[in-house]
Amino acid sequence: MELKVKDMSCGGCANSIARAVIGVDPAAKLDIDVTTKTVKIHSALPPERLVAVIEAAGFHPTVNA
Ligand SMILES: [Cu+2]
Repeated sequence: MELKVKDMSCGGCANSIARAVIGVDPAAKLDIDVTTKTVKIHSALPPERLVAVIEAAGFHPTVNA
């Protein structure tokens, strides 16, 4: 899945998001681009779970169509 996270502005934000996702799925693979504010996640978890986890970390992701 691919998310847009408008309030991800630096490497610290990217690390926070990565830690949150890995915390619920240690097998998740992430590809985070701070410049385009894009977070690609390969995970067996349902997308809404991943969105909820990132929201709980303090960010506001939207799912890219
Ligand atoms: Cu930041």
